[in-house]
Amino acid sequence: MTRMVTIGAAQTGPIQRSDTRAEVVERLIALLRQGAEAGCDLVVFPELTLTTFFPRWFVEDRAEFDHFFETEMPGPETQPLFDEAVRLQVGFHLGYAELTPDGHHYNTAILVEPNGQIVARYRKVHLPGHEAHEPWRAFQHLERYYFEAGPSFDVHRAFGGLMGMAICNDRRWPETYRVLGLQGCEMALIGYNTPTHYAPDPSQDRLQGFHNHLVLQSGAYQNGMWVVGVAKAGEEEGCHLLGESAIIAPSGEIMAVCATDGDELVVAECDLDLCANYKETLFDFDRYRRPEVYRRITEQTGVEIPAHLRDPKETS
Ligand code: CDT
Repeated sequence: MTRMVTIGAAQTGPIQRSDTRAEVVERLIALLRQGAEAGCDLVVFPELTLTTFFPRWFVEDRAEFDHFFETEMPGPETQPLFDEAVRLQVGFHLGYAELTPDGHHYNTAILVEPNGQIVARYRKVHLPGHEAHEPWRAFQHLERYYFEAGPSFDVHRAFGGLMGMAICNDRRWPETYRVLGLQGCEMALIGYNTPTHYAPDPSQDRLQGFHNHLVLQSGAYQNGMWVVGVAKAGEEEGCHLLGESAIIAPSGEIMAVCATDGDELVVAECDLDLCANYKETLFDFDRYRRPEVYRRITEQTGVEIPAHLRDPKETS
């Protein structure tokens, strides 16, 4: 059996602070049209697609940055994207900053069906970076200042399979894929904005591309799922963001990858039935997993060296 879904990974180039929502949406519509031409069922846009990556700046009064958040979806500026998706009969995934009616701020992604209905909304669970202004950095990474953490990883029936979502830093954590995998997830959609300079340890800068594919590919393979990783890339407000968006098969193999740092669509025909090759053999969770041995994963957050191995010079 084959359950084919044609996916477009719609990487965007940089979005500068002066770029308007209308200009960005025009670029997204152009990518959506390319996707329709290529026969895509679903076009995947990155994290925080509608604006520049604003957590790179500190403002004392957070409300000053509320204009980077969407208070409705679709809203007047994003409605043309929904309208075009319906006209083309192509679904899409979109990351954006969400401000809820009761005042909560999230780093959010939605999954939209070809009829323009939002079938799923995901709020980023793992918020990276720091909570307070750190002026020594060339640029800030203040997601923990501007956003609240989301509550869960869920799967949704859409596009003929079981779809899950995660956002950027989530992709570095094996728990993300496993919690989705334990719900039968067949395809994870993951947008990202990854600065290639990592201030706390610049020795990692040259490895950003390697680490990106390493985590996407291992998450796909170890859970028998397709993974679609999509970047906002290029030189954005003096900060270089990684590209290399990729569509990865349940084998862990890269089936399509972006070659530029700009607006670029790559396409792969994905057979969701391939997931079973892995889910029902090597990674037959029901047969082989040993959750009673993994209790530390949910009972403990940080490292706890067993008491009998602790350095006696350390105070408790
Ligand atoms: N957007 C996002 O989550 N970026 C992070 C940067 C980590 S460094 C603070 C990432 O994991 O790519």
